[in-house]
Amino acid sequence: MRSKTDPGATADLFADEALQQPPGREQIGEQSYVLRGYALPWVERLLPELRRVLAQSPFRQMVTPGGFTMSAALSSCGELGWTTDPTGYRYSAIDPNNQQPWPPMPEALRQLAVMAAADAGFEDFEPDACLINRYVPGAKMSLHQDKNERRYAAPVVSVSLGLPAIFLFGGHERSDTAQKVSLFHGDVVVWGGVDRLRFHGVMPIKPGTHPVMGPQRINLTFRTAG
Ligand SMILES: O=C(O)CCC(=O)C(=O)O
Repeated sequence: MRSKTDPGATADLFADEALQQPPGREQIGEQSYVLRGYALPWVERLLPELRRVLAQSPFRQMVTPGGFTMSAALSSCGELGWTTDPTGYRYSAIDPNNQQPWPPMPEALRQLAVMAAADAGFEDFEPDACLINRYVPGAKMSLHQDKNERRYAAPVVSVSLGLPAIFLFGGHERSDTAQKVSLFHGDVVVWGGVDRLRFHGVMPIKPGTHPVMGPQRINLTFRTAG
């Protein structure tokens, strides 16, 4: 994460940012929204908190039960963290790398998620898990459903920082055609209710250097898991 403007942003990034949408709420499903630029006023508060979390539980490359190493590197904060290894996917109160509890969820992160959820129609969101995904150029996330949470009543709140991404928002079947939604630094996606179990994923991140975050995209996903 960089603290000041890097003039080395690529032409590709400028081309993508020209597509950036003005602030506002865009509906992408019956109970799903992109809140454009919603996190921008929070970024200065979020980044030092994120650095503290990552100093305690650094990013690591996890392996799926199928034996594939995920291209996105992961960490977590909150009471529960999502993990995968050859034995399965699960939430755990313990970071398997250091056998310690995950770092607590910083208040600024929690507040942002709760406010975004409320603005998308989900009052009283109580996230207990924040998954932190780091994508370098070329990294992606395959289409999947978020099904490891104990209940599905709460929404998923997903905050994008850094390089742009194309978010795939599919249906309830893996084979359903997915919408392609461009996401930029500061955008927040919220999906829940009838849309809670929709397949979603991220296309490979294009090369670039973000002026604030450097050559990476960081995504924070908040859930009620326990
Ligand atoms: O990076 C993103 O925008 C989505 C992350 C995601 O799909 C997940 O954590 O389940």
